Amino acid sequence: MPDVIATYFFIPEQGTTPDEAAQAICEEETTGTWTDISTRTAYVQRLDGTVESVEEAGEGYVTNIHFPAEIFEPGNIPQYLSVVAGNLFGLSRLSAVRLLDIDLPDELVPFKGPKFGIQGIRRLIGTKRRPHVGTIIKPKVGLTPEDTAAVAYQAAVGGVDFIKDDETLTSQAFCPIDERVPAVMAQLDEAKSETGRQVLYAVNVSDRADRIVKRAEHAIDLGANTLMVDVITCGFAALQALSEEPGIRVPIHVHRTMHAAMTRNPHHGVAMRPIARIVRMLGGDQLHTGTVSGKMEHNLDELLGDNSALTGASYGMKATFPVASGGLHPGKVYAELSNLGTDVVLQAGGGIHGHPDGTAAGARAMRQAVDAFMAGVHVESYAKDHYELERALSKWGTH
Ligand code: RUB
Ligand code: CA
Repeated sequence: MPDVIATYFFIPEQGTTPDEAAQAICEEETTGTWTDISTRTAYVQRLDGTVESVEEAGEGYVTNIHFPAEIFEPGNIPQYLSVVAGNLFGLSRLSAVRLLDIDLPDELVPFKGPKFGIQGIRRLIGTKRRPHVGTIIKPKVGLTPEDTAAVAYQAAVGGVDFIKDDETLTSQAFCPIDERVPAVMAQLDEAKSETGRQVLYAVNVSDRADRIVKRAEHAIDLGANTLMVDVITCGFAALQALSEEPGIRVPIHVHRTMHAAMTRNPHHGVAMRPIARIVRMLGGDQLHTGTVSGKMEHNLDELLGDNSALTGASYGMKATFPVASGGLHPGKVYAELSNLGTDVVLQAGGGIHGHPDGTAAGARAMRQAVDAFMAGVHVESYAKDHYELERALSKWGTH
């Protein structure tokens, strides 16, 4: 079986050569430890890793390390991560180390990937090429179930394709799932009877390990047509439990709250790339990967590569829909689409509910900005005869 290959950026601690630092990662994560051990016998040493290369890169080095596939228990992603993203982060011979990417042999990918993916979600919504427009109900916490549903209705009649809970809303007393889901779905049915359009509503079912699948099934019983999970705080195993549960046959939207604790530092942590690959393998239908022009820190090259990891050929799996979200509004649609292409979900919370004329107008303005892009018309020209867009641009501008 081919090896697992992991790519790291690292900076050695003073007094350690780059080769020694890469070797330290390799040994810690395979059969070695800080000193020679008599139990590391000849038959065990077949599981030694190998440093394939060490090359200078900016302020540090990039290394490719090969880990024998036999070290990995097929299908156990938490165990894979304990090898390629484990103790190595704390080794004192390295002052910084960041996992950039992982390459797994087919034998270690017994996963089915997304059930719906981009094409499946497009079929549910009825679109072919255009980007989807989504909204996060805002404020992220505090609204009653009735008010949440009223906001959802406004967004739906305004033209969004997708509505989601925010990452901190689960089932608090002020807005329990038992009341929220039926209320929102009734309003989305009402909107559908007026517009003919089905809107997806992703219910945040994030919860502790022993309850999340039950909570998801309960949300579906209440009418949920999409689920959302906070994958970093719940764990990758939670996503896998949801996607592999036979009774769960709705798309799964994956939020990455807390990811920046790992991904943001360019020298230390875990890049978004391996997270994106794992989320796709484990069945995430949509995943936040960031924006080109929004409120969150990003690196354009990494973002484009992360989206390719979601949409390019990979183990015969369906493509995961990349979600651009965080600080978006109609004036930023051009920057997003011209960089990210049209296989993307553009999500706006503040950029819809903050519209001077309210949520429905905000949703219309986002759709109009997308329509302008698809028609190849400059957003400011398009706004001349699209009132909601004009009102949005006059509040937020085009940058
Ligand atoms: C955006 C929002 C999301 C962020 C998270 O709200 O609530 O949680 O997208 O960031 P708003 P990321 O549209 O009001 O800014 O998508 O980078 O993980
Ligand atoms: Ca949020």
